[in-house]
Amino acid sequence: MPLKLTIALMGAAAIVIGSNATAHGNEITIDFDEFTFPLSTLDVTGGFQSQGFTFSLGSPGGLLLVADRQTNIPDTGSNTVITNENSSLLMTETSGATFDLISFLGAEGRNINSGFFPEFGSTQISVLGTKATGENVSTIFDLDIFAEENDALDFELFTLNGFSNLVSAEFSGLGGGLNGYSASLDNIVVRTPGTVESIPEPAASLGLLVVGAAAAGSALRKKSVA
Ligand SMILES: [Ca+2]
Ligand SMILES: [Ca+2]
Ligand SMILES: [Ca+2]
Repeated sequence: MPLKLTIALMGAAAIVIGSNATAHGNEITIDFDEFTFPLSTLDVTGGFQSQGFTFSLGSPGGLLLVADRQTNIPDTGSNTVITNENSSLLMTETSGATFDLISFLGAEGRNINSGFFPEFGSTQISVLGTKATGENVSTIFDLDIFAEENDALDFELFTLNGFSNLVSAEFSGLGGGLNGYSASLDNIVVRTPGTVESIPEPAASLGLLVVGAAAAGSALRKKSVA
């Protein structure tokens, strides 16, 4: 029993170490699933934060988080964010770090085949990335024009190429009867800079800052005494 337990614990430790080492750098899937709300939709037009990223309106309109209970707006079977009223969704890394945009799940924004207000759905989603260099990179994805409250089939996986070193990314619905009134997004996959390489430099800088601050403080004290 003790030997088996020891082996089991060693195995568990190995798994933990292994999972840390293979964490894909800092690849994150932003799924919006940490939010709970009593109604089927939550108005997040004022902006919100999720998993280290800040989401806000890129253009006037509205943003909603949609729960699986909502029946007229495509959702992935979990919380899904939608652009509403011809708005766009702007995302930045909350601390200002750059990031790579890898992929996302996208849908039309309304259940256009069987739901109400089918003309509110989009037929395309555009993505505009702004790089730290100031350059822009953009692309437009055609939606499959299928959305009818089918969690498994409503969404498509869209993969981005060259959306690296970004300071922001903006998602907009296009087309449809109201020219991009609404689009649905979930599982936005991003990669942020690794922390392993960046630890020594800030620590060293911080040390110098502390020494500098102490020296400045000492100088100030001497000055105030004099
Ligand atoms: Ca989700
Ligand atoms: Ca659903
Ligand atoms: Ca679709």
